Amino acid sequence: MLRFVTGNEGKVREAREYLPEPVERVDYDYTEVQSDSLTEIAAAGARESYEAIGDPVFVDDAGLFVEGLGGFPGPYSAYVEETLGVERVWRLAEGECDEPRRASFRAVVAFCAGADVETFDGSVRGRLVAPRGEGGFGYDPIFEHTGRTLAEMSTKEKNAISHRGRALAAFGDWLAER
Ligand code: ITT
Repeated sequence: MLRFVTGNEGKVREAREYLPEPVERVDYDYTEVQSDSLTEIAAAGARESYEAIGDPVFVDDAGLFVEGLGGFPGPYSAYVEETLGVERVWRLAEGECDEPRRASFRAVVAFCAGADVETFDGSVRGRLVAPRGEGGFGYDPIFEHTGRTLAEMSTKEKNAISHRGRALAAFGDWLAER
C-alpha cells in the first residue's frame, strides 16, 4: 500500500492507473515551502508528511511553465489557478506569447520512508491553446501535445506522455528494485 499525500483527486487517479501497488489518498495539509524548485517543495512536503503521519508517504508537486511568460506560473501554478483561473491564463498567453506558445509541465514525486527523501521527476513539452476537452484536471484543457489537449485524452493516454506519468514510471521502477 502506498500513501499519497495530496488534496488533488486527479493526481490520485493517475497514480492508481500507473503504480504497481494500491494507492491510498491521505489528507494532510503540508507546508508548501517558498521555492523556485519543485524538487525542493516536494522533498520538504514528503519529509514533513512522513514526520506527521509516521508511515512512508509520497507527494507530487507540479507546475506549468509558459516559455513566453518567463516560466510563469511555474511553482505558483496552484495559486494562479485559484486566483486567475485557467481560462485567464490562456487569455494572458494568447495576448502575450507568440505562436506556437510553447509550454511545459513538470512534476516531481517525492517519497519519504525515513531519513532520506527520494525524488523522481518528469516533464512534457507542448503548447497553450484555447480550452478544449472534458477530461483531466487543472490546466489540462489549455495544454496541447501532438494535436490533442491533455483534457482530450484518457487517463491512460495522458499518463503515457505526461510529466506525472514519467515521474511515476521512475518511482515505480525504483520501488520494484527496492
Ligand atoms: P496537492 O494537494 O497535491 O498539492 P495541488 O493541486 O495543489 O495538489 P500542485 O501544487 O502540484 O497540486 O499543483 C500545481 C497546479 O498545477 C494546480 O493548479 C494543479 O491543478 C495543476 N496541475 C498539476 N498537475 C497537473 C496536470 O497533470 N494537468 C493539469 N494541471 C495540473
